Amino acid sequence: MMVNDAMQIFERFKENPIIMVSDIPYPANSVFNAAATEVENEILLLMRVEDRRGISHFTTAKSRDGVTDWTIGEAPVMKPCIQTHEEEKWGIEDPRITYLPEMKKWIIAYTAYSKFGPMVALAFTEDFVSFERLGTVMPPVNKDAALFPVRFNGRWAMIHRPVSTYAGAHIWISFSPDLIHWGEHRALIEARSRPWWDSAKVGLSPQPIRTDEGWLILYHGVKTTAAGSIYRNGLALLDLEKPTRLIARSDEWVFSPEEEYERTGDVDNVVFPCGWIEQDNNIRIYYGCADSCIATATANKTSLLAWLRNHNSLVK
Ligand code: BMA
Repeated sequence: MMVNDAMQIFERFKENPIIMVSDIPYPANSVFNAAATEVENEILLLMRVEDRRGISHFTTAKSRDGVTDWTIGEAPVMKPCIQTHEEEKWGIEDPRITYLPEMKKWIIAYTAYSKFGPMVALAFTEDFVSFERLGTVMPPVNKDAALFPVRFNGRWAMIHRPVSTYAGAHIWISFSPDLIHWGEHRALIEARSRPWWDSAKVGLSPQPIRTDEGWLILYHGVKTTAAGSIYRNGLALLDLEKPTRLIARSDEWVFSPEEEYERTGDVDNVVFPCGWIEQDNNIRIYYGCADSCIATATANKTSLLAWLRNHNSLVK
């Protein structure tokens, strides 16, 4: 465990990638960045599929064990709807799913790619067949959003990633009484300075997961090099009652492009999880690889939290 112990934390499925564009039953360019949840004893992935124009939509994949034997939707389940939602003109991308027990519905936070740039949009679903759009909730440029499953003092909370030409790309949190009107904006996790692995940009990856120690956050950090960008993943913990309080943030990345399918694709050197699920004491991530396919890896939750405690940059 002394040498590069992070490599031990997430174990990749040996037969990765699990879903490739050749598995999509209609013409497409790529399938990647999928959200994940459990529906009727199956794992459901809401996958970003990029068509041959370069515009993305969502298609589902379902599997009993969440690893093999995927049933992939014959057709897109959610397509950009420009007639009613102009902000989806250039596609819908990178969904994250949160189940809201209070509403008995899932809420999907996704990128609506408008002519003014990416915006955060929300939609409800009860079955992953039909979707009720709530519309845009954050103006451009903003993406990488997900909801917490519960309210805090009566208000919903959402993590998102605005980009400002003034100050760069950092992770923020905002609150809302009704899921439509958002305020009390606060910066939560800032990109570090060069030459850190998460210096160029940071953004939330999957939805927050509740643990005994706090809300577990997996985020992506980007480093720009002379050869292009590298997308890696780090961990953080937020206070259970007060999610604006950052308790821990890993100094090192916990997951990074290493395999050929992560190193090479439409966009090289990208691991981009948009979904994770808990199975017993394990956490399984689903991640886009090089903007070209989907893979999975698991980590023991206890080891993950212990690793974060040992790598907490906030206590050094
Ligand atoms: C980010 C997002 C992701 C994508 C990544 C690498 O900005 O747009 O959808 O996977 O870039 O291209």
